[in-house]
Amino acid sequence: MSLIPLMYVDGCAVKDYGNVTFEEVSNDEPIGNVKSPRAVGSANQRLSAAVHAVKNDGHTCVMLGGDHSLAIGSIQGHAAAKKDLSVVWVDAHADINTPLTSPTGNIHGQPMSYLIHELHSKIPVLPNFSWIKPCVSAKDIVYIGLRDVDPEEHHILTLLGIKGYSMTEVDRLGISKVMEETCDYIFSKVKKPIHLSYDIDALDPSISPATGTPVVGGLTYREGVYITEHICQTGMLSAMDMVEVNPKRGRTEDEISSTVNAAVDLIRGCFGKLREGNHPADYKMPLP
Ligand code: EXY
Ligand code: MN
Ligand code: MN
Ligand code: MN
Repeated sequence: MSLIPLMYVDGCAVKDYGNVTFEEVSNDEPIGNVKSPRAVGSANQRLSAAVHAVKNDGHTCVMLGGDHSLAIGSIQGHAAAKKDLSVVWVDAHADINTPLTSPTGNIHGQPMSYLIHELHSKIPVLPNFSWIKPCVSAKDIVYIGLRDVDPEEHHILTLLGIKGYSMTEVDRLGISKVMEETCDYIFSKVKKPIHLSYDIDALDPSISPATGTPVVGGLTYREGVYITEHICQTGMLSAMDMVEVNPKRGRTEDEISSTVNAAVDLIRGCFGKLREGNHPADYKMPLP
């Protein structure tokens, strides 16, 4: 399913700013256990500049990925254009390991740690990461969908008092209450622009199996879409990441299409597609 034509059908004006180009980095040896730091650092620097430019052009920005490490550049670029952001992170994982707590060295499990003011002193120097400046406060973050959190990550979340709704809370409260509370929380003082970072692995792998780190027990398709509809109606969505969609991880054509179609529907939900159907308020057509 192709995203842009469907966005036009939904009445959105879409401008494709193209792909981030990656430079080959030779000898990108791990630093500690952090894998490919030079390549990830420089790709994110390019992405950050691109997102900054899109925001300065006055658009809502959509990043398609790809590895969730891209949130480093997308949130950094977004924050460069919009001083005060709130971040809604929809994911099975918290992605808040520091380079020193990461059990795998994979940077997709770490992006939040580079961005949060309160963790700045815990981040060691890495090649091609010196341009990154923390730009989000712990109190401006909400997680939804958590169900695979490392012990060190759990410690960080607790220590910083970061708001989160694990799948247990989604089960207990229902997704409508979760979204109501999320928005009350992020808008409690001022209505800050929202950066929505949506990892497709937040959904249950029965819907979106074509992803790198699937975890059972995830959001239903309907819960996933409800999140996007609710965020849309706040009028404050300023940028979104749709990430970890990886057709190469699909074992069949059906697995690939189910994952990609879900990602497309989540993006359309963010931009006003209603399940009840859309029509202009002044729409008049004689019934045949
Ligand atoms: N917590 C694990 C790690 O840090 O390696 C797994 C992270 C998976 C991250 C995926 C993209 O959301
Ligand atoms: Mn990844
Ligand atoms: Mn993630
Ligand atoms: Mn994830």
